[in-house]
Amino acid sequence: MTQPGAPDLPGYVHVYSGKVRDLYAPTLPDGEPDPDRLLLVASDRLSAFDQILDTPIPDKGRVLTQLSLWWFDQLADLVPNHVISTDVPDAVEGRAVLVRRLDMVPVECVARAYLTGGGLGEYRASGHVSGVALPDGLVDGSRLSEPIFTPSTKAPQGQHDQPMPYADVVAEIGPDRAAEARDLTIAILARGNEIAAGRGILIADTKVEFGIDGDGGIMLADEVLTPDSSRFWPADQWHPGRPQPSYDKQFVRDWLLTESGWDKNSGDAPPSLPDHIVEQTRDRYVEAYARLTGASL
Ligand code: Q0Z
Repeated sequence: MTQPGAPDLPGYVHVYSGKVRDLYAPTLPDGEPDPDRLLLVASDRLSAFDQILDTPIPDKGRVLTQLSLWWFDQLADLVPNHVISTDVPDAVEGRAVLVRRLDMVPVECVARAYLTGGGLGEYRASGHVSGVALPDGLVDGSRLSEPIFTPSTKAPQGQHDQPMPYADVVAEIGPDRAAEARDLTIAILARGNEIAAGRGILIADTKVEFGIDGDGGIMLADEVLTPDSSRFWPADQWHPGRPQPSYDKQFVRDWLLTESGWDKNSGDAPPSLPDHIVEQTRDRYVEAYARLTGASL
């Protein structure tokens, strides 16, 4: 079966699709998929309330791809990355990257600089997040004194990642690799916030993926510090003690919950977005990219 939404690309074979991205392998002259390289394609699809909306956000794939490439450069002194080339088929120009195929580390590497979401829930229940003890009195949106590593299991698609104690990461990948992944994940979020601070954006938390190259070296893979892999908050609207607005998706969430008539618990698919919500949301992605990088699309 052909994946709905994933384009046919001449010279590539489709290998997998996530919610909003598609993965291909280049075809070698003998017709076999290249075992050493992958093409990562970001679509304009948007997920909200864990569902893929049927209305694309124009340029979202391009913005996230270009932002991720920019961050790879900003992080290059901390960790090498999987990017080989941005020379990709015309149909996906600007929103695809050719990368080295790595042996992926089987852990979702999450760092948190602010407390919210699943981490907040764990903290309220136990005072800990993924085994990390936190001080009393923290609320939704509190800034942590320093970023913490809160890894999770890689759940099969459609299921939620489960928090994973650091000891389980050690058991899975060994103490040296675990410490390397932990320290890099924290350093990536810290660097992200150093750069984003003063550009109007807080990065509450982020999920990164690492892979191991043929020489056993760790590499940053997948996407990095995008609004799809991280929570971006508008800095001027940060008020701990309540849920923070999302930099990119707030218009969509607000419209779905208050104006669309959709009941998120009904089991019904969310409705198509009206043009003005699509435009506001596109503008937010473009604004985040411009604020962070100083460039336009
Ligand atoms: C990334 C994903 C999707 C995009 C596998 N360098 C790499 N080597 C091996 N595997 C991966 C990477 Cl990035 C890899 N993903 C997640 C899924 C589109 C990224 F459908 N899965």
